[in-house]
Amino acid sequence: KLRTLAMATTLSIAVFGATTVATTRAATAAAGVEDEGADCAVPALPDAGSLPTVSRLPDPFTRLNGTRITAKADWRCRRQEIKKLAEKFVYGEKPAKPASVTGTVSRTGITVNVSHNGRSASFSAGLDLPSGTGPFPAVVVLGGLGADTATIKAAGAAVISYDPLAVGREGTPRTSKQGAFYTIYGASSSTGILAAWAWGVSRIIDVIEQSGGGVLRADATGVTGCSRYGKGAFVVGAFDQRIALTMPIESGSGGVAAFRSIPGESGAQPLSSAYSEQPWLGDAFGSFTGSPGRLPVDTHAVIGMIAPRGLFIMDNPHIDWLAARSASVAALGGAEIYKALGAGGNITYWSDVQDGTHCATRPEWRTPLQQNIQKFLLNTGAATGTMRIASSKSGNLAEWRDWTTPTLTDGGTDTTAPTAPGTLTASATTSTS
Ligand code: MCU
Repeated sequence: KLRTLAMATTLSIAVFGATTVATTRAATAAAGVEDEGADCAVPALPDAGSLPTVSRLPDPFTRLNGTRITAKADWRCRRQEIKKLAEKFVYGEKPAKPASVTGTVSRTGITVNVSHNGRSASFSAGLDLPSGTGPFPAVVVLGGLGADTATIKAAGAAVISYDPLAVGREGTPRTSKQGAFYTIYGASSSTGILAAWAWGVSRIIDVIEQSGGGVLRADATGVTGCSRYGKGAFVVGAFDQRIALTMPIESGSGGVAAFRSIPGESGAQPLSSAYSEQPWLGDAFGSFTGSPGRLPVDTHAVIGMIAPRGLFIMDNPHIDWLAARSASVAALGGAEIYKALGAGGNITYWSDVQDGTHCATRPEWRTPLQQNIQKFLLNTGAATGTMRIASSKSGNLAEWRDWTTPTLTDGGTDTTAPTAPGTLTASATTSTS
């Protein structure tokens, strides 16, 4: 049956960015800090009880104060509003770097020790280097499911094997969460485990930064994972701007899929199920599972938190539960933010695949995976991102928005400025004009 479905699948292809990306060195997109907008003055957020119902994807370009952004540089603080809203209503708070983070990077592994407010926790990750001398870029693989680690290493990146469950356990009630994150922030923290997993990856990057760069480059980190770990990879990339390349695979409900689109997608994992199966999402999401239209942000805006950095979303159209149509809605909406930032070529969405097996290693993704690693982690490629959406699970953005994509002015933006080859950092001091 899956095979018949696969045969019937045809492609719909759109290519973005041919005229919009001014530089061929796309690895300029990552930031040198976890959160570039930490200093932005975000107004008071609405209360959960006073949110209007907005049935389409909310306009990502309109600020909390009702004005629309006009410059690319404005995205930095609009992103901060989205981050705060996403924390409050969707994922729970991801705290900033704790008071003390120490650890080691050897050629076979990474250790992380964290202390904050008198509490301490440790965890570790495996490291598998590619051939060559390094220092290497690296891809953090969450949970070891579905990632094509052979292709990652052949492309020249190291694989960091990260066990998210050590940082945020599954199978616990929301009232007694466990893992390194909750050892530090408390078992009754309302932060969901996806945000906890993201916090753990940020601490790994802290350790790489502090390690002196002999083995791994701190400015060239990617992240991937499949299924529940695809949900995690998406949140990791959204909440740390040091991540140069985010690659969620078959992430489904609670991952890339647009919350608003899920109730209408036949067979997709319901929001109530994604909320209750595991404490993936924050506790606050519980009041939205039956009314996602009240959410002031949807996942297209979370994609916007990743923009203009590299993003390669992979989906499987053959299993309805995986909500690929709703993910395509989010990707199409999020791609508008990339376009507005002049980085339309930095996002790829790819669900046109033959094999229906969940988390399979797929031949279709090999070349784009290699190209994304070259472009965003090695600084040696310039491939333009593509939208290859399986026609069986293709959303129509026109039905999901009532806003247009602004033409943003260039003035002073720090996010798309070209920097020297070999440099991944685009800081606020980089001059653009
Ligand atoms: C797509 O990710 C999840 C899905 O949300 C769950 O309902 C199911 O139980 O497991 C999937 C998964 O993580 O598969 C490995």
